[in-house]
Amino acid sequence: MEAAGASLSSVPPTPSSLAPHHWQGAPLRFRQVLKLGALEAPRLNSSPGRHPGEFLISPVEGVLRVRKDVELDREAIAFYNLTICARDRGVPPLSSTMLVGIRVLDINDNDPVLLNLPMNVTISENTPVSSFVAHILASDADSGCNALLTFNITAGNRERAFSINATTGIVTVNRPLDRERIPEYRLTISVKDNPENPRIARRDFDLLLIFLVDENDNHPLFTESTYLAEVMENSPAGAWGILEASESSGSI
Ligand SMILES: [Ca+2]
Ligand SMILES: [Ca+2]
Ligand SMILES: [Ca+2]
Ligand SMILES: [Ca+2]
Repeated sequence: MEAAGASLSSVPPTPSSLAPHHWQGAPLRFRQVLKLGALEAPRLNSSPGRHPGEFLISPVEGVLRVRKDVELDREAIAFYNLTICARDRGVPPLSSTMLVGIRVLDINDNDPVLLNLPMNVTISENTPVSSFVAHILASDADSGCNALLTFNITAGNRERAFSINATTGIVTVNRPLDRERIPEYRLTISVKDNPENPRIARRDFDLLLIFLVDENDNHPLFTESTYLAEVMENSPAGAWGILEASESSGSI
């Protein structure tokens, strides 16, 4: 019997070609195929009981391909170990096997997901600049750049009162706040993946509501700068008048 083997090229196989191969080509969803140069009819043995059926191999040509009715999903199975067997028709038949490792490359087919929005946060109106407000969490089922997330505040950030760290998602106070002017903020937080390739980026967005708690940070003010009162001489003790004053935080 001739020595049976397999390789990735058209070069006649040698015993050394029985070493495992790793196929890391373009995404398999494009139906790329791997030609195995077996000298005799190869057969595909999936691992018993695991992932049967994603691949098939033509028995004569040794072309390994993804089945037509299968859509590979890297997020479910990222790597396949296939055992290819080539068997002759001698008596008795002899065979050889080789391993083909197939890594499924990622495409950006999952949106990032904001995990803890919408959220309500209440802070003092006197919270200092740079203070922590909230930590926005997000996840993305893809990998690499397709799961590299960038945070942004896209609406509601009046006077740029808050900022968000694009990488960590931590929201902080960016300017001095004043409940008497702006008592609450409705920030739209967005997260998107693939910062280096906006064309294929996917995104999610949701609300962060920030309510400011009143602090006693305003002195009462008289409504007039001077008052003139006239009192009759010999007025009895206890005669009175009303002076008006107001305060921004509320009436006195
Ligand atoms: Ca993604
Ligand atoms: Ca993916
Ligand atoms: Ca104030
Ligand atoms: Ca106040």
